[in-house]
Amino acid sequence: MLPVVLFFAISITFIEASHFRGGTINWKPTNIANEVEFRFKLGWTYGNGAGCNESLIGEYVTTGGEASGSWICTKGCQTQIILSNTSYICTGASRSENWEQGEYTFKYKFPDKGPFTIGFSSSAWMTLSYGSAGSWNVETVVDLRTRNDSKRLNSSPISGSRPMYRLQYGCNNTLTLPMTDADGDIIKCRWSRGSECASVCNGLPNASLDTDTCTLTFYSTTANQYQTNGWYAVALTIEDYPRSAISMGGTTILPTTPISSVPIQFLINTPSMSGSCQERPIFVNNTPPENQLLVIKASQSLNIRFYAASKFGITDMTLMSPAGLQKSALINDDLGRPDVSYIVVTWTPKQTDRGAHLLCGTAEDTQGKMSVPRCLTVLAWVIDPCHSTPCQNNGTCKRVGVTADYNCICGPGYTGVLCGNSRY
Ligand SMILES: *[C@@H]1O[C@H](CO)[C@@H](O)[C@H](O)[C@H]1NC(C)=O
Ligand SMILES: *[C@@H]1O[C@H](CO)[C@@H](O)[C@H](O)[C@H]1NC(C)=O
Ligand SMILES: *[C@@H]1O[C@H](CO)[C@@H](O)[C@H](O)[C@H]1NC(C)=O
Ligand SMILES: *[C@@H]1O[C@H](CO)[C@@H](O)[C@H](O)[C@H]1NC(C)=O
Ligand SMILES: *[C@@H]1O[C@H](CO)[C@@H](O)[C@H](O)[C@H]1NC(C)=O
Ligand SMILES: CC(=O)N[C@H]1CO[C@H](CO)[C@@H](O)[C@@H]1O
Repeated sequence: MLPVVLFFAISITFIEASHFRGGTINWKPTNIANEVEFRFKLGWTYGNGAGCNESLIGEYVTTGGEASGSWICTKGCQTQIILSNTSYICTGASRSENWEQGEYTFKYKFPDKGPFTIGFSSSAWMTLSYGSAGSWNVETVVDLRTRNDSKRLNSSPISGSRPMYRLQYGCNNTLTLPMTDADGDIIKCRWSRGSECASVCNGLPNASLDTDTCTLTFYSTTANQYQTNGWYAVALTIEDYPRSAISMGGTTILPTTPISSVPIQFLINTPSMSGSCQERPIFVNNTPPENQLLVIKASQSLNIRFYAASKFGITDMTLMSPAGLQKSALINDDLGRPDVSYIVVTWTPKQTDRGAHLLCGTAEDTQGKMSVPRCLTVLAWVIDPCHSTPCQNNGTCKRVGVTADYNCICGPGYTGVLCGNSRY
């Protein structure tokens, strides 16, 4: 018996030693001074995260080995304070693809306005085919100084990803990651560097990145350092830039200077597959178009469908979605198209979900091929602050991006935040 027991113990240690599959974290200020609400997503190999599996989707899980990791303030705080642990609400899991993913939010009140760097780092990434996978780090920069353009605090950009994209070996692949920003700033995407990406900087060989659209292009061949069924980690940093020069706490921020940054890290797998590079599932009508903005007013619900087609038959549609969203099983097309299946996605956001969320679907067929993701932005609990005409004396109300904040542009003769003061 003894040798069997020993072997078992060794194999468990090995699995737990390399299990990270990427993540992201973003933030927005709350109404309390210097308080920030963070929202993170983390992915792990199946059974090695915070405790997620297929039957626990929607549940807060705290029992897995990675439920008690720490989000730490690594720069800007007097000491390395722990802000929260890494327990999360399970948002997806796949035993066959060997991943689980979850999302959670936590609040933290800082002692001052920063900037601060908040990160989660440890060891180790799952075993990769390029570079030397070891420790990970996922970090965001928070700056709580007031912007002079909006007279408010900034919110970080938002991005998100599946833990893994399966893309055919030998093909010229492109992959676009979604990104959005509640303040309406310019958003750009770049390769992470140095401590931002720890052991997985430059993890995708011979790839190019379009920084304006966050589109990766790479030709997965041996000449370009790719292997059949290889695993590659991608670490990107998304930043928001002001549209014109602004000032924050007396410091000028030019349109070439980022205000804040968020990470996005995920895996690419390149198996060899039958059929041409073009043959893969596609999203068809009546799926909402790419980048569509879906606005959900206070206490209302989202109800949409993702329709996908493949002549080999669709086997699954997976979502990268906010916690609490629900999807149906696969259903045969209600419009009678033979190769098409759909899922119904419903979500009733809570008031605490107010703000922008990304929702991306990916379809898979019996060949194991994956579609290009279809990504939508969902604005939950939208209350247009200008709807109640808060500006007095014919002042014009201008909403700040898609936030609940607004500014009044006063008519001649009036001043003040709400244009309530006469100049004379
Ligand atoms: C998920 O985990 C729970 C709690 O450990 C367990 O009861 C359940 O059977 C698991 N479900 C699957 C599909 O593994
Ligand atoms: C993480 O923190 C939450 C809230 O403070 C707590 O309920 C949960 O049990 C913690 N998870 C672990 C694994 O300690
Ligand atoms: C790969 O695709 C990109 C984008 O479609 C294109 O610009 C590039 O020329 C292609 N590269 C090769 C080697 O075919
Ligand atoms: C904000 O500050 C910048 C840089 O100092 C300045 O150019 C700009 O005019 C200011 N904007 C407002 C609205 O005060
Ligand atoms: C607001 O605009 C209306 C129409 O242009 C004008 O009649 C009115 O006097 C204005 N009120 C103020 C307080 O300026
Ligand atoms: C074709 C091509 O660009 N090959 C490059 C892939 O990346 C390796 C390592 O960075 C280079 O040495 C190759 O020249």
